[in-house]
Amino acid sequence: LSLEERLASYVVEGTKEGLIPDLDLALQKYAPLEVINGPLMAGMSEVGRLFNNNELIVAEVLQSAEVMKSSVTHLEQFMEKNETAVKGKILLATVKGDVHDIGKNLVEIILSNNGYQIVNLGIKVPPEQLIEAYRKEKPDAIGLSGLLVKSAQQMIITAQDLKNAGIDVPILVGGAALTRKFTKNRISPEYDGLVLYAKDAMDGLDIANQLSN
Ligand code: B1M
Repeated sequence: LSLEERLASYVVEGTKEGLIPDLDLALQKYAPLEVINGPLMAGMSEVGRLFNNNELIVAEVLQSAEVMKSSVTHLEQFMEKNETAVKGKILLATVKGDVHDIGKNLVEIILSNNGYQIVNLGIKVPPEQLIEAYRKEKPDAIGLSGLLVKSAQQMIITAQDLKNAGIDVPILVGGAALTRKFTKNRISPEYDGLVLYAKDAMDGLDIANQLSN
């Protein structure tokens, strides 16, 4: 197998044997984020496909997630850090009912390496917890992640609850269940706050930078 195929197969097989040396080898050729977005994400897509076809069980997908997390943790130390003044503070959460956090944690890494102070509230975060955290932290924006189809609906509820609580900072949304259509017009007819969709972590950084300018 080529290096790229081996990297994808660690994720698909859920095995870490040989992973770190191969990640180090990949770093001679690619930037850390290219390794994540390229072969590792290709492996994750394959896991999603196999899982969808009932060829993998949840326990196996969890092992794949572990490999992805270890890889990201290892690669993080090699990522470029932009030591600028703090550009803003962002609350980050996976919405209520959703446990997927690899993408959200990647967003945290990218944003915090680029001048943002991140308060990561974790997974399955209900609107009430976000409202409480907003009052304590006074962030400049709120980032919501969700991968399940039902999480898109949960984001609408969350945005509306935040608005009803008088919170009007921009909301950044991302995750596999969403598309760019999921913005101001779609979030709900009455919702008039600013909601911006990011397709990946770098897109999230671009949007945050536009907001902070
Ligand atoms: Co789940 N899962 N899962 N899963 N899982 C999906 C999402 C699914 C598409 C798989 C499938 O069937 N093909 C499917 C959803 C179907 C649907 O809703 N239509 C699914 C399902 C069904 C489930 C369960 C219901 C399974 C079950 O129990 N029967 C269950 C849900 C539990 C729950 O949430 N209540 C479940 C559980 C799990 C595991 C726990 C085993 C594990 C998650 C482990 C973890 O996260 N700690 C898992 C995994 C790993 C997946 C897949 C295979 C991979 C997700 C992932 O980590 N991708 C996934 C299939 C797939 O996506 N291909 C699947 C890598 C990650 C880097 O990408 O999170 O998309 P992603 O993030 C991207 C962008 O989306 C974006 O940036 C990142 C890249 O830079 N982004 C943001 C994400 N958040 C952002 C926020 C932003 C900006 C950008 O700003 C705030």
